[in-house]
Amino acid sequence: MKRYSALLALPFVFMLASQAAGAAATAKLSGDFGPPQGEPIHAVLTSPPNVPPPIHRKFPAKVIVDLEVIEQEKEISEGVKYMFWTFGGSVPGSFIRVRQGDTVEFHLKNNPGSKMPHNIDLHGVTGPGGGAASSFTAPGHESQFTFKALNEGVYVYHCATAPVGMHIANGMYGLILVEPPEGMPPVDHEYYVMQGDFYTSGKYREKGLQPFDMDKAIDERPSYVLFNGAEGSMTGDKALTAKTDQTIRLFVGNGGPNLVSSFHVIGAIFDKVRYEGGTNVQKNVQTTLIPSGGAAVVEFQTKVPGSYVLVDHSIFRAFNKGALAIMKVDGPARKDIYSGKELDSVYLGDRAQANMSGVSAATKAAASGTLTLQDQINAGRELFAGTCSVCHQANGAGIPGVFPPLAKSDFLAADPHRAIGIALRGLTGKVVVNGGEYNSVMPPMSQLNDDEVANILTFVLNSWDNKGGNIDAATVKAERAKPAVAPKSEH
Ligand code: HEC
Ligand SMILES: [Cu+2]
Repeated sequence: MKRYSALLALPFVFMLASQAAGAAATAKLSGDFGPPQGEPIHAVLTSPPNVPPPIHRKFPAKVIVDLEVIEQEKEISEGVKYMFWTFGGSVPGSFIRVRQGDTVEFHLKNNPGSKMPHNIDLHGVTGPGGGAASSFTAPGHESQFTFKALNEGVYVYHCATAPVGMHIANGMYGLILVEPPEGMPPVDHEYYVMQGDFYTSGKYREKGLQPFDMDKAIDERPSYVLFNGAEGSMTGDKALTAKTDQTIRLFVGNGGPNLVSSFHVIGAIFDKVRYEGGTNVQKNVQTTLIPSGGAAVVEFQTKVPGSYVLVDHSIFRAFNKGALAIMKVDGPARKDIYSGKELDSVYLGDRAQANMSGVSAATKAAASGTLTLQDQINAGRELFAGTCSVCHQANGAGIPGVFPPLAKSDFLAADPHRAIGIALRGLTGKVVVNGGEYNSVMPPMSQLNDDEVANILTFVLNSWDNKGGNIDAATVKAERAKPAVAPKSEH
């Protein structure tokens, strides 16, 4: 209890001041529409990207929220497991929707299988700790508290059990929407998207079960920045969907724990943004800032069909840490608004593809010790498309004088092992490939992990009339461990 004494002091002073100022005023507060009416209602909770249906109620009610904390291992990226702590079994936690003036009876359960105690601080609560002090719940227990939702808006909730940063970093946050009494204007689609940063001891996409890394979290050096708790949570078959000429409303939250989001949808302009989740509306916005522990309501009209990419425009996070989602808009072409080609997969990288089934299969096979040459080739093909094809081209032919060919490359054939160093550390200086001279720069592809480099090179060696062979992850690992001397172009 001691920890909360500082928190308690502030509202107390505020209360004294407001009492002195308006002692004659009635007890009626703005947003208080009187006692709850009718039978208590059980709140509909949804997991992301779904949002509970709009409330059409005309009176304040007692709304019962039942939320269970579950600690569970889930995939954070292809072949990468992480022990998430969740509100309701998802990251972000269940979306809660109530009406301004409602009396919310909150039941927080902590699953008996949990290892940790948890609680909840809802930013939509008026009261010390936002519920945290009243909801501290040990594994296998349940706690209950009640609050009146006085302010309309969209609010973050999160766990506030020490170490708070660690509970949030493990996925303990979500959104609660307090609708205005008249409701929100109807739209065609509402979606729930929430960003978070994650800290694993392995690097980005390093396979296996990855523990939380406290040092990286303190230093604010995330291995992943994600929408809805997993890389690819809203891409491929899981992309958000819409049709042309629809109004889309995104409830976008940011759980942090550390990073501020520069939320942007590539190819769309936000007609309206309720920035910071507040009441004011900003119009015609390209990128909106969402603080850690904050939210926004973003609306736009779908006009041209195609794939729209949701990103954190701190752009390394999108392309190298996972903060990327897709909304697929179907409908007739609108050449009058936009002529162009559909989706630039080279720009979007490997996550723009419909699926990465080859990578999944290879990851599983590698884990069970049954990885075949064909598995490596299939995975490598998918990874090559998102990484190397931008320069060497999808058919491996390169671009004369600019990017050397990998297809039938005599340079590659002369020493396939050398290509590992090239992938990891890049290549500069003059090279002659199939009689053509190149004097350019290949940047290091050091963001790739050992499996990825092995599979890409194995794919290259077995494609486009190259002479075959394979490279395994252990060899890449050994090469990576060598002192970083850039490989010589000429030998
Ligand atoms: C940004 C452009 C770019 C990307 C991306 C790129 N390369 Fe290269 N690559 C080059 C350039 C340029 C050279 C020649 C460098 C020089 O002139 O010294 C090269 C050379 C090579 C060579 C040796 C020459 C040859 O043709 O055999 C290999 C092998 C190679 N790259 C493999 C890869 C692989 C595998 C990937 C993906 C993991 C990749 N590259 C990604 C630009 C790129
Ligand atoms: Cu917690």
